[in-house]
Amino acid sequence: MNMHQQNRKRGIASKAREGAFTLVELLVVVTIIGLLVGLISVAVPKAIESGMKAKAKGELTAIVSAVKAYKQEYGRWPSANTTSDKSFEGDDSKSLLAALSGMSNTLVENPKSVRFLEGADTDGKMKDPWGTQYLILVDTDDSNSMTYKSKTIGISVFAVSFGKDQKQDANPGSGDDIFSIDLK
Ligand SMILES: [Ca+2]
Repeated sequence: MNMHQQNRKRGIASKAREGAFTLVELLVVVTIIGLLVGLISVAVPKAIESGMKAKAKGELTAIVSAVKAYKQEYGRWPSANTTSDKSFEGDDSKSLLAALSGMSNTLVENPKSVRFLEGADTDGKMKDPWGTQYLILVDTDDSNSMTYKSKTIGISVFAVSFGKDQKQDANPGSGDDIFSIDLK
C-alpha cells in the first residue's frame, strides 16, 4: 500500500464517521424538536386567539362607522325609538345589521339600499368570531351620552362583542368582552 492509498483509506473512514450521528447528537436533536413542538403548541393557539380578537375589534369599528354613515345619509339614527337610547341585541341587532348592509328590513329602514356595512349575511347575521351576535348601542335621544351597565359613555354609537366565553361581562372590562372603544 503506497502513501496515496493509505491517505485515501483514512479519508473514507473519517467520512463514514462524519456521516453517522452519535447518541449525544441524536439526543440533542430530539430535545430541540421537543422544545420547538412545545413552543409551537403554546404560540399557535395564542396567535389564533389574538387574531380572532383583532377581527372582532375590526368588525365593531366597521359597525360603529356604518351606523354613523347611516345618520349622515338619512339625518336620523337607525331606529324609530327616539325617546331613549336604543340597545340592539339578538334579533334587533340582526335587523340593524341587515339594514346597514342595504337589505330591506321592517325595524330599520334603508329605503335607498345604501351598503354602509360589509360582512353580514343575507339575514343580517354578523356574528363575532365566537358565534355571538354583536350588541350595538345608539344614542337615539341625541344626548351625546349613553349608559352601558351603569357606566356612562360620552359617545353616540357603541358596539360590544361578548368574547370567547360568549357571555356579557358582569362589569364591563372585568371579563373578556371586546368594545368598540376602550372603557375607562
Ligand atoms: Ca364575555
